[in-house]
Amino acid sequence: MATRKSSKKSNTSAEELTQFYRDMLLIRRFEEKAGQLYGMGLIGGFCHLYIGQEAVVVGLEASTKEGDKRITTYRDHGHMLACGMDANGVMAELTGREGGYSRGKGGSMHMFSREKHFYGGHGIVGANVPLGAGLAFSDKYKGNDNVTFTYFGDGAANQGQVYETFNMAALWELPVIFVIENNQYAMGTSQKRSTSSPDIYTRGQAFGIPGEAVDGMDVLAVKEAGEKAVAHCRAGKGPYILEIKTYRYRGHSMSDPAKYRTREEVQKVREEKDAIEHVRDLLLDGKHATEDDLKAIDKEIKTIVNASADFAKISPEPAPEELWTDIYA
Ligand SMILES: Cc1ncc(C[n+]2csc(CCOP(=O)(O)OP(=O)(O)O)c2C)c(N)n1
Ligand SMILES: [Mg+2]
Repeated sequence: MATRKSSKKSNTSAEELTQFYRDMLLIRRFEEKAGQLYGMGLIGGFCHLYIGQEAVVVGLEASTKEGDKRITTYRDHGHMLACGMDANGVMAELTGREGGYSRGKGGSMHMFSREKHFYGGHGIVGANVPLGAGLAFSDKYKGNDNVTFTYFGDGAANQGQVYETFNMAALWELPVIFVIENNQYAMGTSQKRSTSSPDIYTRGQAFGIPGEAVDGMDVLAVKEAGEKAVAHCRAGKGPYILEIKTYRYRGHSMSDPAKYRTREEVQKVREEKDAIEHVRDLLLDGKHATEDDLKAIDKEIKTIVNASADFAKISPEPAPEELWTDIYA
């Protein structure tokens, strides 16, 4: 695509670019499959797809190390796959089966993995933000140099509890990166209609929290920003804000009439800015991969995703007795 901007950075290896391609493609194909299963009635309840935003989590995960934590909203399947959770377990949770991460009792918005330090999956807009600061507090208290990635949306950024959290995180110099995934819409409300200033990354200024805006359709730019933020937090300098400008291609959830934006607007982003196509171009133009190499990766991803859907269909539903387990009382 001639209009797509090529990346200015050259300090990325062919291996890393290929890995980015693979990781982003896994999320996209997984989400497409989830959309299909939803259409077939195999997934119930709410289901918010991450298609279009893949470069955000994939770029940021590149700057993490063992023990770093992540917590996010209901638009969470991409975060799980990017931190290494198993596609089978995520898909089976979507279909409400025993083989799912919450043994079929959580669904799309309620999955966790202690092993991968993934703390959900939260349906209440903004509510995961103070929890993310709490996770960072635990690392500070223990005296290690781990960081917590706390993801939320442009809509959530207008919530009061976000600013209470900013205050405490700055006061206690917590190692938390507030990642605002600005996809320009909160359900059907455009950021232009709901937000006084378009630059959400400046909102930490009152608390002395540095922030920056990042092109979320360029995985290399995201990675670079992530490394900078992580270095800041690991050095004990307190929180950091990354406002990552991205775009979601699908509806807010599977039940979205999409009357608030034009098809042309979506199409334009897909054609000119798509993050996966961007890396594909870098790989081919830089002669790091051939069309055949990329086809082989596509096939490999398709196999993983199809296997996850098969697993999600044959895994049994939880037994009725499960109604009485995992109850906090
Ligand atoms: C406290 C609360 N208010 C309202 C809702 C309904 N709701 C769910 S998602 C959403 C929009 C949030 O948009 P944004 O933060 O931009 O995240 P995105 O969906 O774009 O990823 C709203 C209003 C909710 N879940 N929780
Ligand atoms: Mg949004």
